[in-house]
Parts: sequence; C-alpha cells; structure tokens
Amino acid sequence: MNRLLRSTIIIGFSLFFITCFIKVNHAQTPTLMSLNDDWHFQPTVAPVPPNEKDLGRNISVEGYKTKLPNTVLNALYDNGLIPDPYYGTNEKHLQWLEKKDWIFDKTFDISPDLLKAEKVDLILRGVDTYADVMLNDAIVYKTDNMFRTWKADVRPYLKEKGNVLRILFTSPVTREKILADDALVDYPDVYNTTRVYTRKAQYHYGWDWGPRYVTCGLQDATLEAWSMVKIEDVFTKQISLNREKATLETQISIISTKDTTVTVNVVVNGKTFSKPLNVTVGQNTVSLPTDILYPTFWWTHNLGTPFLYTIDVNIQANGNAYDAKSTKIGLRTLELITKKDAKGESFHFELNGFPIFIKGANYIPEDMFLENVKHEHHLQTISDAVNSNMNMLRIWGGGVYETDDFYDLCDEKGLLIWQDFMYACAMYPGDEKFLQNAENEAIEQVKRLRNHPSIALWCGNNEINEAWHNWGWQPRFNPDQKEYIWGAYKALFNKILPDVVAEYSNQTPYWESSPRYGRYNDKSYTEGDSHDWFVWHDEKPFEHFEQRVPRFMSEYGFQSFPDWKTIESFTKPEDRELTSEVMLMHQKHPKGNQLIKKYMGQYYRAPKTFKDFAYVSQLLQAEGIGKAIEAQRRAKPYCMGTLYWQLNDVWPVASWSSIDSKGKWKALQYKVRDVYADILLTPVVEKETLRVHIVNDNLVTSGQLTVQAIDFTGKTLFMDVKEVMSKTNSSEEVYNVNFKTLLADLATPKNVYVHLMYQRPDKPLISRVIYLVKPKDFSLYKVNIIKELTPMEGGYILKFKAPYLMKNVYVTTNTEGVFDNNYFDILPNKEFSIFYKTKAKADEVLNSLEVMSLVDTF
Ligand code: BMA
Repeated sequence: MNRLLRSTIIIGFSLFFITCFIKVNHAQTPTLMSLNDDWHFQPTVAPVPPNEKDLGRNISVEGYKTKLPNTVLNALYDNGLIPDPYYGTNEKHLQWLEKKDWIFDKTFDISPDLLKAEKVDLILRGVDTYADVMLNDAIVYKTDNMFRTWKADVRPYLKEKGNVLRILFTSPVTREKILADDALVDYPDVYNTTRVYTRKAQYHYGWDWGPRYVTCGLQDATLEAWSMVKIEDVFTKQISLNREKATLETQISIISTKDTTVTVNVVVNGKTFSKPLNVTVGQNTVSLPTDILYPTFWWTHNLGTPFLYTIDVNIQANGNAYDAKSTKIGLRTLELITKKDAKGESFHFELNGFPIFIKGANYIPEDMFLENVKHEHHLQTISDAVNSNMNMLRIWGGGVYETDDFYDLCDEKGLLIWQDFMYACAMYPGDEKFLQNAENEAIEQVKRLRNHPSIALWCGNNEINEAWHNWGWQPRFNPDQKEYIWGAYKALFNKILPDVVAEYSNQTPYWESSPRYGRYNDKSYTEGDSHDWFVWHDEKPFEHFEQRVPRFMSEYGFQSFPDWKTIESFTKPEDRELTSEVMLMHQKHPKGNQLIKKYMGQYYRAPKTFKDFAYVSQLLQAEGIGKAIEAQRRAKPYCMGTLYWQLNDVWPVASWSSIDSKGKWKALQYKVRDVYADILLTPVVEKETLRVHIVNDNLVTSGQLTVQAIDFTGKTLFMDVKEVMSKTNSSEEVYNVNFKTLLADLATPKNVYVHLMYQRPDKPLISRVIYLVKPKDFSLYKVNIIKELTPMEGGYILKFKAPYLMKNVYVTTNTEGVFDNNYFDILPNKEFSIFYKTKAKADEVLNSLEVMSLVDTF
C-alpha cells in the first residue's frame, strides 16, 4: 500500500469512528433543549378594568410576545401595556390584574435526533403557581407549587414540527377563595390574605416592606432527551472528617429504561472509584465509599479559605459514556450547639470544632419579580455581605428558596446560610393534600441543597410558633378548632420537615421556628434564638439593645429611607414629601414614619427638609443597629450571633434594609462593615467612665492600644498608650479611663471624640472613632470641606479635609459609579480619602459632586 493510500484509509477510519462515536454519544447522553424563547401570552378573556384609574386598559385578548423567565406584570410592562409597577402609586392601580387568568403558549419544532431518544422530559421551574400544562393538547401536569420542579416524559406527544406547549394559569386569588370556602377554619394571617393556601412566595401578597403583586408566570422551560440511563442526583455524604482523612459516601440516583449493567465512576480529588451496577427499569441508587486523605477544610471567609472539592460522576455502558454530573462539596463539620447551662440554653454554631460568632443579616428576595434577578445581582449582594464582614445570611421564610447560583456563590465566598422553609407569620392548612405537597417540596429542596457546605441550618418557619402563642389569634377559635390548627402546625413543623431534613440532608440541624420564643417571654433572652422587636414595634429606646442581650439574635431592626437617587427614581419632584401619596405608598409599615420621627427626636436634631430627613433616617438606623451589634458582640460567648433585619429590598421603599433596591449602601451598611470586623474596639460608657473592650472572633492577638480624646477643633485633650492582649475568640475589657481624666476637666464631652487605635506588629492599624453624647447634643461647626480629585485606575481618589470635625459626610455625584466609603467622619485637619469607582470624566465627577454632613441638616 502506498503511503498516500495508507494515510487516506487511516484518516477515513478515524473519521468513521469519530462520527460513530459522536452519533452514538449524541443519542445516548442526555440532551437539553431550552424552551425559553418565543412565547406568546394572553388573558383568557378580554380584561375590563373595574375602575377609571386602573392601569392596563388596552390589553387585548389577542395576546403579546414574551420570553422566559417572565411573569404577567413584567410581560405587560415589556409590551408597553402598563407603566412601571414600582413607580408612583401604580401599585394601587394594577391590583385588578391579579384576578385574571392567563395563557402562555409556544410553538416549536425539534430536531429529528431528539425524537430518537427513548424519553423526553418536559421540565418546568418556578411555575407560579396554578397551571394546567398541555403539550399538543395532552395534559402533561397540573401544577400547584412554585417551589417544586415539574417534570414528565412527553416523548409520546412530541412531533418534529409545530409542537404547541400551552400553560393555562388560574389566578391564585380565585383558587384560594375556593380553598378558603372549603376549609374547616379561617387560618389567621398577620396580613389577612388567603396566601396560606398557595405554595407561592408569601411576600407576593404584600409585606411591611413590599407591595402586593399576586402575579403568575414561570422561570424556565426545558426539554431533556435521554435514553437507557440517566443520573438523577448525586449526593456526597460526609461520614467522618478529621485532619488525616475525610470519609465520604457518594450516593448516585440513576433512572433506567431497561435492565442492564453499567459502570459508575466517581472521581474525587484525582482518584477514581468505580463500581459495576445492575440497574433495573425505574429508579436505582448506588453508594460508593470514597475518601480524601489529608483534606483541606472549608471555612467561612473570615476564619480561613472556603475550599471546595469537585466530585465528577459518570456512568458507562458498553464502553460508551451515558451521563456525567459534576458537583462541588466543601469538607467541614458544622454543629448547632444547644446545651443547658446555668443561664438557660446555648445556641451557637461550631465550625470544624471552633465556636463561631455569627455576624449577618436577614435576606429577602432581591426583587418583587424573580425574573429581574440575575447572576450579577446575586454576586453583588453576596459580595456586599462578605465585604461587610458577614459570615451568615438568613434566607427568610416569606420569600423563596434561592437559585443554585446563589448557593454556589455562598459556597465559594465562604458565607453560611440559615435556610428557612417558606412559611411565615400565619397558620397553614393541615389537610392531606397540603401536607403532601409541602413534603414533596421539602424533599426536593433539601436534596437540591444538601451538597452545599454553606447550608448551616434548616429552620421550619418564621415566627409562626411565636404568632400562635403571642399574637392574640387563639381567642378567635373554639377548643376543637385550636387543636386542629395547632395539630396542623405540629404535623408540618415537628414531624414532616424535621423527618425530611434528618433523612435527606447532610446532617444539617433543624430548628422548628425562628424565634424559639416571642419577646414577651423572658426565656427569649436565655434560650435559643430571639427576635427582639422591643425597639421599633414597642418603641423602646436603642439603649434597650444594651440592656437585654439574647443567646442569638436572629431578628431586630430599624427602618430608614432609601438613597435620595432611589427616591427620585419613583417620584416626581412634587411627590418628595414624607406624607405625599406616593411616599406613603412606598412606606408599608402603618406606624413607620411616625416611629422614625419619634426616634429621630430622641437622637438627632429635627432636619430641615425631606431630603435631610431621608439622610438622617439612615444615620439614625445605623446608630440604633450599630449599638445593638456592639452590645451583642461584647456579650460573647453568652450571645453567639446576630442577624439584623434586613439586608436588602424588593422594590424602592422605606424599610429596615441596609442596602436599598438599587443596590445603594445605606449608612447602616458602612456601619455594619466596621462593627462586624473580626477584631472590634468597642466602648461602654458607664457612670462617667469609658471602658474599651476588644472583641476578637479570631486567633490570639496583642499590640498597642492608643486612646486619644480630641475636641472638634483638633485640640488633643488626652492621650495614653497601653500594651494589650486579646485571647482567641474572646470579648474583654482592656482599658478604662474616667471622664475627668479623659476630658482634661472640660465640662462636657459635646464636642469631643475619642480615637482608639490598635496597632499589632505587621498588621494593618485598627482605628475607631467614638463619641460620648447623643448626636443631637454634638456641637458641630459649619465650614467648607476641601475636595480634591486624583485619577487612579478604574476611577478617582477623592480627598477631603476640614479644619473642624465633620460628622457623617455624604458624597454624591450625578455620574454612574460606586464610592467605597460614605457617611464617614472627617477628623479636624486630617485628610480623609475615599475611592470612587467610575468610568466618568474627571470634570463630570467634580462638577456634580455634592458633599453634605450632619451640620447641614439643621
Ligand atoms: C419580622 C419579619 C418580617 C417583617 C419584619 C418587620 O418579624 O419576620 O415579617 O417584615 O419583622 O416588621
């Protein structure tokens, strides 16, 4: 054979094999086809708005284009049929739409290859909520839970061309009315809605920080074609963990269309573990013991590295790959320690045997409409949490179980998650259908999240135990009804959910309800987790937080207004008044404004304008919550955690959030970043004595503490230096000085700040400025602040300087960008620099730069 012929034959053969392999492989490994594009939606009957002012008057029954993910309101907005649901008072005039039924449909072709598969599953996610799903006129399923994935084989109904997928949504409120009429009792709900009958995000029905938008739609539609065998689920269970070895068991669920033999391979840290397996038609499970020698542990970002291992699983039969799945895991032990002690019962988490003080916030969904939340929003929010020194977020039970992407980010960034099941502030039905639905939802969610090292806790519900016992609901019912309602509670939160967590999770602890007791029960301060709303709801002063510290504070908070630019985004200039109709629509707490005003009077001088009021409301919030955090951290180890209410917002509103709906940090977020630092210098003022504590959440440290008292004009009144040591994971007083000495006999500390500086060898300086009187008593001076702008990669350094102390300097520009600091204090004659990340030109920044401080508000 000549060489040319030989090469041609070899190339020919190779091509033949490659083609065969690709073909075989293509038919055998699951193929995904997205059905998210090219949808059409329409109301079932021509909608007639009942009132003159109702918006959306031109909606035609012919329907409009849309694509997934989407829900009706957004789809109407995209088509220009309704105005922005967050603007002005639009919420009020869009309510009528919730009573309508809608059809979403899509016509599509599929490739002939897809039809060669033995099974083609139609998978729908985030179906919100009641829908009949039909493919080519055959009913595929009827959905009734937005937290579940809906899946069925539609291979028999599929054709190559012109498939029609139709989803007929029934209005949740219509369906709930029928369910409520049939129910044996009228289930109490703090917001008096019918939401408890529907497994749909409960905040959609309105909350004290969110509008009511009971809409419908879906987040994802996919076809998955496969033949013979498919991996359904991979779970790597941690059997034991020590420095030498992680003993694991990888459990793989396989679904098969025939009885056959396959090989299952698990690749862990470069080592392959294999097992032959006889699979039978239907569900099969195989467990492979695997291990990792000298493992690297997963830590929260503040204590170490959140190290992740990849687990690759594949199945082969007859030398061909059939399916493969890759998951990430983190190796760590995480225990919730609840032990009786002299004062009550502890509540703390131990990560890899190390008791950790939890620092974080309560998280709610990032938007009213989930389709608006993209990867970059999750990334921003989780980065904000990490950059603010948080180590945990609580995903609150009135929202949603978050997307896979969210938990992946938490794993990677070393942030723990307290995960509520989605039940909040109401009593829920206990009939068999509801409980079965709830159990299926729990199984799916626990299985989905069990490989994530960030999942620290499953909690049954938000405030339902407390509500039943303290919110005055019981007198509405006779003894039988009470037993019935409480029986339903126990069935779900004391049986079904803990059983699901025990059976399916990776040994994650379960906690029945947050809080354990309500605030009127003294045990709330000695046992379990606590929601302390004495400040705000019961109008106690911020000092209450210092007087009563619980074992673990899982909720407490104070409202403020969003950033002024955010206020501008939903108002006309004439709406920008505290009591305008628009502003009231964006304040969902009945006493909200009145409470902010009342507290403001206690701590700040009355602001001149509404713009000043909005700014001071943020300082007030930071003042109150900062006080609480410092007191709770000082009380370590009696108290071992703090999660304030609430991190984020679902729309532009006055709320307890520390980051507003446009992602703008409020003053509180900057404060949190400071007071959540692993090493915190924190003051206690007691009977004319200043006591300085060091709270240390990390390892032993020692260094030099400098204490300086300086007046607002820059004159030093006192200075002392002391060598101090702080033990691992501790909170201790390290220094004290009486006011007389500190103030050099000055009559009042009204114009004095104390500068604390802690310098450890080879470590950055830790610096903290504290004040000895309430902000309303400060003697501030009005002077010009000198500004200077220097270009730097990615933006500008902004330098500020003033001869006197400037309190809570707030910087804005009209350009797009992010300040790395704001609401900061400028010390007399000391330069203060911040970085402004922006693409804007220097003169644009400078020309629109506005700088104000507390003294400008009165
Ligand atoms: C808490 C939360 C929410 C509510 C907040 C403020 O108890 O669980 O229900 O938004 O209070 O009132």
